[in-house]
Amino acid sequence: MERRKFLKNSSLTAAGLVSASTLASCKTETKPEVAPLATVAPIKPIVVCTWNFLNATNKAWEVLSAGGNALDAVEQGVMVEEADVTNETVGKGGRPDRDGNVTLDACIMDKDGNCGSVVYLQNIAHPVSVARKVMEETPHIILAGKGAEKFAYEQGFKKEDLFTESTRKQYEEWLKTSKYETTINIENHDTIGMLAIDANGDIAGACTTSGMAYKVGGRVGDSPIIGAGLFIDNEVGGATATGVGEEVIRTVGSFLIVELMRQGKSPQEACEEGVKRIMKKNEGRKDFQIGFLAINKNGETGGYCVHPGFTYREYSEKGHENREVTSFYE
Ligand code: SD4
Repeated sequence: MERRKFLKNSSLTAAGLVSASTLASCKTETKPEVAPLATVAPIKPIVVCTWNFLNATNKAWEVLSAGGNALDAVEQGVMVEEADVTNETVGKGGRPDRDGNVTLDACIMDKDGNCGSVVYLQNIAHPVSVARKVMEETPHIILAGKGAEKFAYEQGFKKEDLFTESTRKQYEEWLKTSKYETTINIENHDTIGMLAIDANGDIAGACTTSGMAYKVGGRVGDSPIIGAGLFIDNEVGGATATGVGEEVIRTVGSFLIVELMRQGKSPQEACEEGVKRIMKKNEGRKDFQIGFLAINKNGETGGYCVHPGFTYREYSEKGHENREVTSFYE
């Protein structure tokens, strides 16, 4: 049987979505249409992340290949980019908003649908770990701004200046024109969204960013919003996004992609449909970048974006792969 059809059938069965009438009509068949699960070996463990972050996937793979779980893998993986001051879109060294405040957004989600998020967090270099603490130590999902920062100190996180010499200089330069548009081009990216499946077959994801450079003070993007920048459904798969967050929020992008996979689309097809929905509402607009990345329960992956230039990194038993993504505007 064609692989995609098989996946479609098996995911529907697993999700308990096969209707009674479908089952009744199958009764007379001597050979079941659905192949035994064992014939398709899921790819696990596996990790993927947006863009070309070799060190981040190396770290996540280190955790996964030592038998660690997907949640630890994605947290530790994205922390590599949060700590890398040369990545000016994530963590320490992220570019500030128009008022000169570096404000960070991050979220994390586990196999059971537990999730945590921080938005507009200042002075803390590892927002993803604060998001995990929100998930594990509070009855809440999102903490914002000063409240999130106070919570982080209570949890033992240290106050840090998130500016670097480079981002301070760039900001001073930017102030000379103060030109601001909610656009993002292929040179102005590098948010990390990471999805992993561990040896048990469980899925987790994380997403972390400093958001759009020189954004209006107080702005929050898609990256820390569960369903927009990240979504995990352990029965189906996971998805994450990079690019102009406003567009991703409008379509609840990552949730949409996971639901499309639930309905039988491959990760690649689901990402393509997600981008096409966004482009339908932005006909002819070519001044922004959106990239989606997805993985299904069997460890198949896919990605799609508005403009050429989006790549994602995948690490499984086969080793490292840097995958060029096809795009809407080729
Ligand atoms: C945001 N989605 O804040 C983020 C930006 C981004 O690579 O992905 N940059 O809208």
